Parts: sequence; structure tokens; C-alpha cells
Amino acid sequence: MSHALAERARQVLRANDRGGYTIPTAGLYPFQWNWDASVCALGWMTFDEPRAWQEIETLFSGMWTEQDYGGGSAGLLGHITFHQDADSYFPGPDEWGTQALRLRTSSISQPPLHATMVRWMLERAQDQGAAEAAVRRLLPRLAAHHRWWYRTRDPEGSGLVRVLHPWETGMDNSPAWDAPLAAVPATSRAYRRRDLDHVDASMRPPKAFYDRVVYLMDANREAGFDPVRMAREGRFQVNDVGIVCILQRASRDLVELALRLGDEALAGEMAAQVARTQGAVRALWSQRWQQPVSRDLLTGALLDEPTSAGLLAAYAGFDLDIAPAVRNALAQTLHGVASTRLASAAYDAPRYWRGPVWQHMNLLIARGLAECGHTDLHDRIRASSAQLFEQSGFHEYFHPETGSGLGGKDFSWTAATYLHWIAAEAA
Ligand code: 9WN
Repeated sequence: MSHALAERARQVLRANDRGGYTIPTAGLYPFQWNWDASVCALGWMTFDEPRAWQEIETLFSGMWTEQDYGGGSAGLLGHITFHQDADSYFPGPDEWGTQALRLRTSSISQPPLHATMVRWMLERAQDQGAAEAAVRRLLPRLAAHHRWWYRTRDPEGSGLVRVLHPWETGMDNSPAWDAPLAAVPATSRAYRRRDLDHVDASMRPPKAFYDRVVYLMDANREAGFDPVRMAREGRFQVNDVGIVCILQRASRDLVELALRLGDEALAGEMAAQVARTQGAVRALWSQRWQQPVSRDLLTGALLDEPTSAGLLAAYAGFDLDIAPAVRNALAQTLHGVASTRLASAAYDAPRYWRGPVWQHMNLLIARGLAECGHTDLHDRIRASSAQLFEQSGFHEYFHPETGSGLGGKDFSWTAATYLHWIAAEAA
């Protein structure tokens, strides 16, 4: 760990601070993103604890309430919160049809890792009094968000929540979504992408992808954001193994947070959800790849593409042995875990979630492995990540073969991951 690199990482967060929330990177992503926010908070926690708690409180200030759109989506935490206008991103605040909200957000969510990040922050806090007060304020909102997932995204109580949009998975153009997305109609309306003003087209999804994600965005508005209609009519309905793992882990952490604050009822409620998912997850196991994969709910087919999402199974606490699959993944690149297997026909080294290494994913996967007793695998991934930070700094993602930085520059969650995982642990 280098002091100069740690100072640069802090500088990235400070430069991306918009007063209470952190944008992922200037230009390309000018708003507050959902799962980015909590990873950023981990980074802030290493040098400014009040600012770290503020990041999460600002995010949850945009959560939908009983007053919004008939109340059916109370607890929805948008994947983007639009605290202010900016025209460098598509689709921006006016595209989602959510103008009636007190604070505009998108109409879809993102990986719910917040309770886990909050627990890690509480464990690290120097000011335990302030941390416990923050957790006490956040607990009802975390609970409402988890309930939203279970209530609206698993109305049958199967134990496996669904996503209704590829952006909801956070792994937007993962090859696992190719088959379900192919069945989604392409929009016929005009729109103008902005991402290609900032980043080379070789690193971003093609037009066919945007035509379909715009169609899905518009369909939510046309359904009046009614979760019952959305779950019934949605043209993209997937049990994303990444979300299933991240929610499972977060619900386990919510149980612990609730117990610490004396909320036995919430702990019991979440423990029951955890138990249900524990029993259901075997349906996602791929014999071929020896790891869980996602499933298309509309066809019932397993999406048999072994992406890094399934390697979160240890992080989730599932009773599934993914160590051989992780060893296999680590044999393919020197930089930790690639988002898509290098041998896959869909592998595309620089293109976002079809090849690149993402440092926050390395962190989550490695932590889970350490907790299952695979400290050797954790240490290998952490050493690869540390080397990659030294080599290429804080880009959005990294070329799995060369380690060169790709996507947006001076990227907040990448810097935050360095501060939390490498700099703070080495200090
Ligand atoms: C759409 C902000 C986000 C991340 C996602 C990543 C990318 C957005 C985009 O950037 O997605 O949400 O327009 O490409 O895929 O994981 O949260 O960093």
C-alpha cells in the first residue's frame, strides 16, 4: 500500500463529492447511483465518518414511500437518484416518468448491498456512538427496502427474487442477459445516448441493447409503476444470481444489525426470508459450471453462462462449494476475477460486463471466500487487486489480460474499494 495512492483515492472521492452524495465519475455518471453509494461510503469511512453515514442517508432520502404512485412500490430504492439536473447522461431525470416524486429517481433498483456495507462500517467506526445512532436511523429504511424486494419481486414467496431490467442487476450487458433480452421488443422511439460522448464504443453496449432497455424503462411508466402489473407483464424477468446472493447476504447482516439494536421482530422476519432462500437456491445450481447461475423466469431456462455473479455464493453464505469454480476463474487472469470467463464465446475483453475485472466485485467475492475458510483464495484475489490498483489506479474497470484501466476515469467505488480493502487493512 502506498500513501500517495491512498491520498489519490481520497482525492477521487472529494472531487466526486456533490455535497452529501458522491457521483461515480464526472460526465459519464453525473447522479447518485444505488450500489455505488454504499461502496463509496466504505471509502469515506476510512477518513471522514460523518460524511460516510451521510452518503447512505442521502441515498435513502429518495426511497419511495406509501405516498408515491399508490404506495405499491413503497421501499423501492431507485438505481439512480437525481438530486440535481445534468444533461451528460441518458436516460436522465425526465426520461423515467417519475416527475411526481418529491425527489426524482429511476423506476428500477440495483443490488441491495446496503445492510452489509452498513454492518462493515459499524465494525470499523472509531465513533461507535455516532455509528450506532446512524444505524438506528437507517434500520427502518433498510427493512422497508428489503421488504420491497421480497414483496414485489417475489410475490409467490419462492425464495428467489426477480429483476425486471438488466440495469437492475448492476451487471448491465452481462452475456447471461443475451437470451432474455433477445425476447424484449426494441423501442421504436428516438433517443440520444450520451455514454459514447465520454467513453469509446468498444467499451460500451451496442444499440440493440439500448433499444431494449429503453423499451423496458418506458413499459414501467406505462404500467403506472404498479408492481403487480410489472411482475405480471414484464418482458424481462430473471432470477439474477448476483441479486439473489447480495440480498441474501444483506438480509443476514440485517438480522445482526436488528439484534444489536434490540429489534427481535425484524430479526425474526429477515431470518425467515434467509431460510426460504437458502432452501430455494439449489434450483440455480449449474452442474456444468459448478456454480449457481441466473434463470429466465419467463422460459424457466437456466442462463448457463458462468459470470462472476455466481461467485458471490460464498459471500451470500449459501451452502454451495464454489471454490473449484473460483480456482478456475483465477487461472484465467492475473487480476482477480473477470466478469465473463475468458473461454466464453461471449467474452469481449474491454466491454463493460463482458470481460473486464471490477475491483468492488473482487472485494465482495474475496470476503465471502475468507469467511468460508478459503483464506488462500481471498489472499490471492486481494494481492491481485492490490497490484492492479498500483498498476492502473482508479478506473471504472480493467482489461482482464493486460490490467489496463478502462471505462470512466477517477472512479469513486474503485477508489473507495482501495481505501477500505487495501489501504485501511494495511495501515
Ligand atoms: C446504468 C454507475 C453504474 C454502475 C453499474 C454499471 C454502470 C449504468 C450505465 O454504471 O451502469 O446503471 O449507464 O452504464 O454497469 O453497475 O452502478 O457506476
